Amino acid sequence: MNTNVTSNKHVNEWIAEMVRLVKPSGIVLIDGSEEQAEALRAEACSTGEMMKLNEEKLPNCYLHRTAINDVARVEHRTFICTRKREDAGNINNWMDPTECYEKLSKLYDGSYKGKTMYVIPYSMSVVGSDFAKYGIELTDSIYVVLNMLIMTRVGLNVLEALGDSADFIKGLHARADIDEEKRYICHFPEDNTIWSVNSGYGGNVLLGKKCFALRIASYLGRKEGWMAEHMLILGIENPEGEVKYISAAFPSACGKTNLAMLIPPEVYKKRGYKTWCVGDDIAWLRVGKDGRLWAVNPENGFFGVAPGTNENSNPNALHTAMKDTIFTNVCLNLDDNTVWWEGLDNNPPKNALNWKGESWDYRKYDKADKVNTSGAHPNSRFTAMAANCPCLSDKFNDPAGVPISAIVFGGRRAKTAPLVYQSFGWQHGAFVGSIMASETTAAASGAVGVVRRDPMAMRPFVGYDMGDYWAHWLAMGKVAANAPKIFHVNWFRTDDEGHFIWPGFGDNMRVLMWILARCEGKVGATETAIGYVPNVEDINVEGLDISRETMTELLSVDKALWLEDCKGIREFYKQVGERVPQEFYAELEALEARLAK
Ligand code: OXD
Ligand code: MN
Repeated sequence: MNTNVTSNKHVNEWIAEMVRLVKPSGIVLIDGSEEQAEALRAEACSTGEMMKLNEEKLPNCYLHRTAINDVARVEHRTFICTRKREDAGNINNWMDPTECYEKLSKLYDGSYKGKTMYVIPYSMSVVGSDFAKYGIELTDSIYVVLNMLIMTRVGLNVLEALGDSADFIKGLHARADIDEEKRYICHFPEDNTIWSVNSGYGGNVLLGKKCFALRIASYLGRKEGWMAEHMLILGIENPEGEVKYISAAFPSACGKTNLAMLIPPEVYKKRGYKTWCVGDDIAWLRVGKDGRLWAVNPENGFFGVAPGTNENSNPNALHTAMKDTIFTNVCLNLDDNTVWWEGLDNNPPKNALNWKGESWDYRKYDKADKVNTSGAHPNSRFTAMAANCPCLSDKFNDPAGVPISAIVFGGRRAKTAPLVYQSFGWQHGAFVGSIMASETTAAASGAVGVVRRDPMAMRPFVGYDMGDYWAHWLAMGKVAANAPKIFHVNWFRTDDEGHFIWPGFGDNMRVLMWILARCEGKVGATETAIGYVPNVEDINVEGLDISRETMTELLSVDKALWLEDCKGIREFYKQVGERVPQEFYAELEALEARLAK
């Protein structure tokens, strides 16, 4: 078999080595052409790997179902394989690289027998730009190829840009037996390598995304002086046509895609404000010559959660996904060959197959057992092209990226965090990111959920020690002379009955407007123990049915609750271990002292 598929000897040698391991029956280089993609779609449909949907209603859209034991990322089977255990840190799972290669080689051995190896050359960020990093993913799955064609920039121009260089991320994916006991998502940051085996679910197998653009990239960013973050990037244009950019980190399932594509509320729309989406999940940030942080979204598409997406919550995402999209694990409407998911509308299909491909009765839906009774899996997805997004920023393909005015951290807290507050500066802001947390929702029973610390929303995505990652944040603040201001928001404050107080969705722009006004020094604030909190009258609530008392409640800081939270923070820092920066302990002590006053 000819394994020389490129003119780059490093690429060819690596492919030859992987071919000896997985033993495919043939090799196909993915060239990024529409003809090749179309042929692969046809092949995937002929084998049942994908299904073509209604061409009139959903042009060029397809449905795929994963194995039922393979529907989400698997953090407990995700490993960072550095030579020294302490370099992976206490928060990551660690495996010795030699041991891991050996163990996984047995699982890969012969796993492509009778199958084709697809070689996908891809770029994260615009090919040839300063931000760009290149990868090659080897896979036995056409579904992976077609998803990568949407999510990244794939094609022969990537190989041209790579030239003779050995500087590319080597990704090997094999579905093998989709055996969850033998599923491994392993990262070798010291070798620029990612190995993923026994899964076919996007987050585990689209190696450009979480594996490369966050775990490997965060490691590279520390080495090279830039940042890879789990952040959306949003532009807000004022009536004069000036656009300011915000990047924001939220834990998974806190509405990141919705915020990234938000539609301004009427009060801003009528004055001529507009919003533009640059990215919904990942931001790479570099210090520009002007001392500001400049950000790009390294991806080229959206891998969004389908359930809950509708004309009200996120019309832009819905419209983006109406063509050229791959749906995974959603419900199939047999009457018209379209798709449906919980929260799309109140009209579930009567003649349908659920995400498992079984005949589905919507009347048996039970909120307490969604996985077994819903039409779409709760983590079902759409893979859609950024180019199809109605509010895509015209800077999306700008190789320089966009300058960031504000960084926003957010969590899901019932009582502790106010609607918004501003940190005292970069160091305190980084500390605020390090103490981010979300509560598991138990709103129905009114019970306050369990707190999961998710620093910078990066808990599952930092490719090295968390303490070192925090130190890198502090170091970046020193290099960036005009660093963004750092804020924290909480859309999820509840009343005593457990109902959300803040309307959320598009109305979150009202909070972002306060944030931008702070960045421009145009509005005052009240200094509290935790940071600067808005004066009630400075959040524009025109057109909302929300009282001054409610706003006061939303912006209040309960010192007793915060002091309690500090204990949890200290516990978490202990768990992170020795490399927690002293500056963060100093910030924690200062916070406790202010709260105790
Ligand atoms: C995602 C996640 O899929 O954060 O983006 O889990
Ligand atoms: Mn994410």
